[in-house]
Amino acid sequence: MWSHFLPILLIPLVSAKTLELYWELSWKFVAPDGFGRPVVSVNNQWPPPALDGVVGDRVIVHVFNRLGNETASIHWHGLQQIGQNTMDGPAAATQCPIPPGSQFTYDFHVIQAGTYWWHAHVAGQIADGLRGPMNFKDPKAPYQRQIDGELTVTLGDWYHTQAPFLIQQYESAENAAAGGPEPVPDSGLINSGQNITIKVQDRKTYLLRVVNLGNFVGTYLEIEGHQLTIVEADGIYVDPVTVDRLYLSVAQRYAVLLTLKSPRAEEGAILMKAQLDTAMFDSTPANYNPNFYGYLVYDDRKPLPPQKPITNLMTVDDIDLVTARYNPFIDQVDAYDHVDHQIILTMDFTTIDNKNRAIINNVTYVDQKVPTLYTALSVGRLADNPVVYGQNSIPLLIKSGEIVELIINNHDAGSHPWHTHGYNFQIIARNPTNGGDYPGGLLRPPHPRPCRRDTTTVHANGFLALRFRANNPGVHLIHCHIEWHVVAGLVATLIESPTSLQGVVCPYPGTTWTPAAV
Ligand SMILES: *[C@@H]1O[C@H](CO)[C@@H](O)[C@H](O)[C@H]1NC(C)=O
Ligand SMILES: *[C@@H]1O[C@H](CO)[C@@H](O)[C@H](O)[C@H]1NC(C)=O
Ligand SMILES: *[C@@H]1O[C@H](CO)[C@@H](O)[C@H](O)[C@H]1NC(C)=O
Ligand SMILES: [Cu+2]
Repeated sequence: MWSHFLPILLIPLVSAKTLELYWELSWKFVAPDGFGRPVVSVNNQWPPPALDGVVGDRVIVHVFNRLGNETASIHWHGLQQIGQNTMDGPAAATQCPIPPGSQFTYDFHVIQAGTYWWHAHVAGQIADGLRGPMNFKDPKAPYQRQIDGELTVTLGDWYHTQAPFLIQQYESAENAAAGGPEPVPDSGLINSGQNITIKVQDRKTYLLRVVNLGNFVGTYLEIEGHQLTIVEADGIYVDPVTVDRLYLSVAQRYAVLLTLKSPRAEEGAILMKAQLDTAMFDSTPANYNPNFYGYLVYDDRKPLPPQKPITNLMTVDDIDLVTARYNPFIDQVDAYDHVDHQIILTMDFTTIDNKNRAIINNVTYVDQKVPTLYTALSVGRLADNPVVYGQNSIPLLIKSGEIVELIINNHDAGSHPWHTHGYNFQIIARNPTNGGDYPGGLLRPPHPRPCRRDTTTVHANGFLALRFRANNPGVHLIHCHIEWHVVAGLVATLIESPTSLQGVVCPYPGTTWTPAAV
């Protein structure tokens, strides 16, 4: 099934191996912040496993859905799955949701290095805990000689109520009448816990891979008394920038260099401070605590330092990051200086049938009964006609080879972290809050090597311009990564050269696996 579409590998794959994993999804009761609730576990383990490999590896994950009362699917966030679109994971776009008692095998080659994450791609399931970090090492990474080790830190907002009930409340008539506020998280988690400890050695330099695997709000991270040097954003190497703290919208990642100083003599650890971005809430409940903590521990016989919240929120704007010259896994690092195909999406929220709904150019995305990829594979030459996909899939047809510019005009009073499946993009322009719509005309990139990543924010009542080269025939969702906005329909579908997939892509993976009954 891969033969026609095997990606062109830009570097020789010295250490390619196959990681074959068996993941059974089932409910488990846990209390990561002290409050007990059911979550979706993997092999009865929660937090679920990290997926770590090396660029060039083949990954096979047999997912068996033993939830009984919910469907499932898994997306490998940030992996473009070039030539392997059926492995992308979003239910109703590239596959059917996996029914309870059934299985799906993901089988893909990894041709990107860096910091990623994997997560559920059926409504709300990230909030029920089905997510984890995913990293692929590049033996030739620019920072490789500077580091003594690697650490992964996941951040994210956390709810005490299960997603189906949060969604019911979010979509209620009362919530629509109140202007559609998103559920306010109950807490935040570091590495799926609070006050967690990570063993480190002082005066060593670590590559810290940081992921926001939350559902709604951006999160700040500070390592007390230390600066962080950003070397990678969403899997793309950047010219190093040293900052006092990080801000990650949901779904964003950074890899940073952290050189640990000796701790204060009386303490055996360094405080990791995290804070939820309460500016994204419609209103903040009284006495709300957005702060949560962890510790980097050198000496566990000595006391931990006291907890103190982040007070300064200044940090780098990702549009100012410069893509490094060494980036072997993308087509070019220089700015795309022209546009072959411009797509303008105007987004807002409204009330339809007493429900809070997102609209993109006046249409709300609806999960397709027939996954859009299957439509593309089965309608012959009509696949080039957007009408066959139904207007509620918000089909955006593009052609391989085009430089596509995506403009997002945000008419909502909140900011939104937009994510593209299938591509990473250059950030070409972004207005500040209340900066207004795209003014028209050819935009000039902010610098010769614009920041390139797969998730970035459009500010409230502002616009965002992104460019990428269409080099991945297939069906690729683009959406705001706020889980509640996905539920509200803030999603569209890029469809690249669909007729070229026909007769080439087989929608059903061949492998089957049935675990022993429990
Ligand atoms: C974390 O530590 C703080 C300060 O010691 C404490 O108040 C809080 O209850 C702890 N949280 C958990 C979940 O252990
Ligand atoms: C599905 O079952 C789990 C485990 O019994 C339960 O916690 C959860 O609330 C159920 N989901 C729904 C939508 O009822
Ligand atoms: C959306 O609908 C409104 C009113 O129904 C109309 O004025 C506007 O032009 C439409 N916008 C687009 C982008 O179709
Ligand atoms: Cu959003």
